[in-house]
Amino acid sequence: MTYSRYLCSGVLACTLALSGATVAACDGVVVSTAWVRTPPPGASMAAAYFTLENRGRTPARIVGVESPDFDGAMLHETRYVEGAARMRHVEAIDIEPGAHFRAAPGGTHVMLMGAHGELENGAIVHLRLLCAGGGALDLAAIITAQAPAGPAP
Ligand SMILES: [Cu+2]
Repeated sequence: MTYSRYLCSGVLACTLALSGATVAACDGVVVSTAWVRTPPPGASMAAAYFTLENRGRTPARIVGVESPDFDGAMLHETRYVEGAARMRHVEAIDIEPGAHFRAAPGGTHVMLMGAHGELENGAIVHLRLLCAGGGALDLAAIITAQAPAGPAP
């Protein structure tokens, strides 16, 4: 697997991979209420939000994201600097065992760039969150104007 080889490019990473400690690091992580806010008509960019819960016994780390429905996808966070919202790339999302992580408007989100189709209400956007150590979480996010009701984080 390509990703494992990538891990083995560093001695320390290789040791971790071989020990099994980081294999399938997202085992036990459950996704709920994944959604994409309806963008303005004609927009090719959108933001996706979701809630993750780590029901496993080991820490989980999300290190990237991809989507077959867009040219590019990135983990972003919104920060308010002197009253203005600024977005920046996030290297990783860590979720301790038993903890929730909520990506929501005004905070962490997946930035989606270059939509392959029309971003209409009710359509589904496919996302894949990439886990440290290999493995991935697949999300089906619905395009909607309002956050769907879901379990409280
Ligand atoms: Cu963004």
